[in-house]
Amino acid sequence: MEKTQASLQALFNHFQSEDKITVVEPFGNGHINDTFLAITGEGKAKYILQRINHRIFKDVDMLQNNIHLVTSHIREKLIASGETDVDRKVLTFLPAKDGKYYHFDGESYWRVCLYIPGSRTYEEVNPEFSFEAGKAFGHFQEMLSDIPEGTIGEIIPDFHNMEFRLKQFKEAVDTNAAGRLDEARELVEALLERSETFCIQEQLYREGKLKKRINHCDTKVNNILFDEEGKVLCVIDLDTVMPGFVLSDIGDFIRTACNTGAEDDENLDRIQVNMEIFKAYTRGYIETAKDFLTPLEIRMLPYGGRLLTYMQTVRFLTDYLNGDTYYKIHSPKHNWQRSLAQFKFLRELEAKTSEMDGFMDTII
Ligand code: ADP
Ligand code: GN1
Ligand code: MG
Repeated sequence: MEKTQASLQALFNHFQSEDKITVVEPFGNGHINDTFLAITGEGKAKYILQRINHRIFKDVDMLQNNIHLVTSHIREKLIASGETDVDRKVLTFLPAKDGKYYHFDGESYWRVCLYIPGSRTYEEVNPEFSFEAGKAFGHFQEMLSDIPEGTIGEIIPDFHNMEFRLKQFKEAVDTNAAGRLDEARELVEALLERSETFCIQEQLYREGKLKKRINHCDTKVNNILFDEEGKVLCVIDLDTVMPGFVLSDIGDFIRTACNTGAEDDENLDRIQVNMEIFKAYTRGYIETAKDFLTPLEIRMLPYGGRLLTYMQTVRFLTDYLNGDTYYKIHSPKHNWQRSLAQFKFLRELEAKTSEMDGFMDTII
């Protein structure tokens, strides 16, 4: 249910903060949670308030516990390394008055973190920012690489498991709940044709050739905060931090940042691969991640871009076939448009495979 301005402001009474909030306004453009910016009486942007999508994140205790562990771990590392701007280099969540890191109002779950002053996000980046983003995600994974196994829960089981996503997709095709299969049939076929190609990770994992690590799992370009000079402050949107394959994180960045069009672009001609962004990101990522990546993982990085784009096409089309039950949509055919746009980008990436692989040979 929609909250009134007064009730949004009143949520802050449940958190450990003395500030008087006078404005709470919608912020960001995520597809899952609802994000708000909270402003104090002095006109200062002070907090980010989020309504957690409880339908998707069913175990809110695990969710907030994961985030608390991750942010505390990063904070300790930053302090140990002599970082002086710690409060802008990692998110700080506010405890509620009962000590938990969320508040349940009888209907929804809410959390609050400090708004990072002087920060901004981008939907598009230039090569220089892309290089910085690559370094930031590598550094993020590196900082989390010594968290003992089993500490961070798998908040959405099989989140980036391609075999599982295809199973859901096939179920959606068979059920045809929204009666949209006829229109989608050609795309369905094109995706199924590629299914084996894109389940390699699960196969390599079973063979013991690929391991799981703690990943961000939502490395969209707009999940990095930059300062005014284009230096990275921190990685945000930590809901999906969990054990998975390392390609997820390079892949989702390639999917979003190397696309010259939008994720849901209506004009498919706008969708091309920006190779300069790919090269800069990969260079940055390798710089901070090379010590923990295996040669196989490094070689597979370009495949990660295709895989995550394929996975996103499958997920958007599954949701379209199911009748739009997962992602927020802004028009009736939004998920269809997203599916077409992601598939176009997949084909563009496929066409660049040898160029990307060739580039990897030059930097390893
Ligand atoms: P969503 O799931 O909606 O993508 P995010 O956590 O990514 O949620 O937040 C949405 C947007 O809000 C971000 O893209 C960023 O612009 C802004 N944002 C989030 N947290 C902060 C923060 N702590 N400081 C400044 N801006 C933030
Ligand atoms: C969702 O919340 P947001 O918009 O950052 C989704 C990601 C998708 C992305 C597609 C929990 O992320 O997995 O890649 O949309 N998050 C979840 O844009 O499903
Ligand atoms: Mg986000």
